[in-house]
Amino acid sequence: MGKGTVYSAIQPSGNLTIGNYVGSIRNWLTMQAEYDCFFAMANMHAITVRQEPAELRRRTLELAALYIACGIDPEKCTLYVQSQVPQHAELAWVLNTVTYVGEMERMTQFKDKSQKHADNINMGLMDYPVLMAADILLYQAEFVPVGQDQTQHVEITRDIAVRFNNRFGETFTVPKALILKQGAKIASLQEPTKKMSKSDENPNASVYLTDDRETIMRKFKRAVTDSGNEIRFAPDEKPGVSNLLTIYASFTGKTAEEAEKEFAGKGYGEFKLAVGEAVADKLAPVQAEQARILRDKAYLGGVLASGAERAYKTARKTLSKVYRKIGFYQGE
Ligand code: ATP
Ligand code: LTN
Repeated sequence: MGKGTVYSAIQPSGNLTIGNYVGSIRNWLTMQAEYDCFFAMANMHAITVRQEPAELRRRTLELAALYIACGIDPEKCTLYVQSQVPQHAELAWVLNTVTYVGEMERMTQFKDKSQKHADNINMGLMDYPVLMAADILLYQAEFVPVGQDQTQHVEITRDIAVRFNNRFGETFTVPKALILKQGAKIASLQEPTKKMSKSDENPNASVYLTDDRETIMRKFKRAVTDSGNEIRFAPDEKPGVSNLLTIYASFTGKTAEEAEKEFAGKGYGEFKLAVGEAVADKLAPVQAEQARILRDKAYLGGVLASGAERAYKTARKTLSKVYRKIGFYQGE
């Protein structure tokens, strides 16, 4: 019996934050032994907002090197660049015909991004969730480990899969989002009720995976806390402090309760310093390893070439099944 399949991706569209790490990559690590994992650089999604071409190319490689530096093993998982597997675009086209315009207009991310990029509300932006459904369904994935903000996209993927299966017969595995309780939504350090985002304009709001120790310590020192002086995990009452406890716990492998105990009776200043140190200690070796991998172009190129080849084989099988079901001529 084959292993179950896991699929996830990140867009190479900006500097990754510790939110991206905690909400997604960190959870992938625990799955690679048990599942057949596919992890992509979603560059086709990235171009739904304007990208500088040279930067997009560079960030794609940086993201691949980061996955590996974080501990994703390219021998165990399939790492590849989305645009190198043409079936993503092909399946998205078919799925477009079982998806309604009204559904896409109601998606939260579409509404947010339309507001943010009012001068560029392109068809791709609206079609983003359909391309994401194609990503997941091509590999017949059972689980999709993502942060909380992606729940709606996985839900629509399920709807599309069920709709297609009902209309054309069993074709797709209906996937489930896998969202871990701790760290599903790391908040901004400046506005702790908002999610930390790689596209935030305030540089103090997000800690980037590329930040050096000094920058990390400065950002945590400036992090907004709450009134009072108690270090307690209470997200509604104390969103700032609770966010810092979650970050600390996620970077040290502890639970939020354990972290809370550790800091009982201590002051905010000392607490923030400890959170900063935990993050900087974890990131330093990852950054060094990422830099080393990026210098080894032949190695990275090899990983991505064999990843694309493996992904292609699976994707081709699913697409051929889809074409058969919908009545596309595929030769004699
Ligand atoms: P942008 O803000 O530019 O839209 P993003 O930071 O949300 O980008 P994505 O590429 O959209 O980054 O997300 C990659 C993965 O990281 C997704 O699984 C997403 O759910 C997760 N993620 C993003 N931000 C956070 C966060 N603050 N906390 C937890 N997970 C997050
Ligand atoms: N939209 C996702 C990135 C993404 C993705 C996927 C995640 C593209 N395709 C397939 C899971 C499965 C995001 O994190 N912004």
